[in-house]
Amino acid sequence: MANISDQIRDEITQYGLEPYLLELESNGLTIVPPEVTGVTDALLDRCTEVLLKEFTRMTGCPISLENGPEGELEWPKGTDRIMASVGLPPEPKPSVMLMQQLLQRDRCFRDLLTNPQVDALVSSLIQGGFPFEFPFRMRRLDNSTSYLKWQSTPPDEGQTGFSRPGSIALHPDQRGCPMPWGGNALHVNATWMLTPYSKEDGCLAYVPRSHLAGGYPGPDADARAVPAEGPRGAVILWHGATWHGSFPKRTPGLRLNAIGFYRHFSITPQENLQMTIPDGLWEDCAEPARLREMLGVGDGFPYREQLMPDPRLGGA
Ligand SMILES: O=C(O)CCC(=O)C(=O)O
Ligand SMILES: [Fe+2]
Repeated sequence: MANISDQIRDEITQYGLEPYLLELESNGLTIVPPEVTGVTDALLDRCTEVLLKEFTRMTGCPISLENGPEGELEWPKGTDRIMASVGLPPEPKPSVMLMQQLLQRDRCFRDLLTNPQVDALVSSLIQGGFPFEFPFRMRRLDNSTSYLKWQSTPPDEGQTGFSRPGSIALHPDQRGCPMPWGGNALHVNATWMLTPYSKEDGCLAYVPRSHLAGGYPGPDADARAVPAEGPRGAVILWHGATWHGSFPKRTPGLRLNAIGFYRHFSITPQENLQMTIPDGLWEDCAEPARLREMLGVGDGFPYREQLMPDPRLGGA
């Protein structure tokens, strides 16, 4: 049987993903169109519908793609502090809600985040040239989220660049991992666009080739940031070391996405998926075996009880 690295390489060829892998490795980010991943309109529609319904269920506020939230939202005390602690804009009344635990909310997200084409790219970046005596894929799901983002308030005087309301400052997603970072990605972000992405609509910003620096953004980073634009259904993949953030949304309505965030096996996840996913939920999915492996369901580590054989006194 071919080793895992060969299997991943074969998938890249089989799905015609070589140009996207090359761009990911050289540029730090690539945008894969829906024709290549085979994502259907029906799946994108279902994901959109569930996110809007969940928003209303959680907040009590109606919401639409055209208008965004259709009521005045009040945020809990300390929102700006909590938002800042995870790198989000520290505003008391943010123009974005980060909805977590998509995988548990509906099967459509389990189907979307196990897309085989995206998995081939994610596996490729995370597996790297790892020795094949470890006969399993090293990528695991870290968490699943959506940013529901609407028009932000105009900036005050003196607020420029990525300090304007509604922006997210440039950062690498693997910022919590010890340095120096090597060539393999410790995280990969796969962000599915559920609405078209443009700079005016507050799309992702990123600095091309910044993953090669293997560190944090310097003083010239903001000026080098470019928009990651594309049609609904495209998926943006980036290396955990790539500097990225987002532009403020200047137009009415919603910018909507669904994010699969993947990690290397050795990295502590943000969400404890092995505990938070109800037993067997992975079976309710187009790719049950893939999802089970991505969740780390069969993993030996971290173990919860004595794993190794224990001898007994003979003749007892
Ligand atoms: O989608 C955005 O606005 C940026 C979010 C981000 O930083 C991330 O998903 O890691
Ligand atoms: Fe990020």
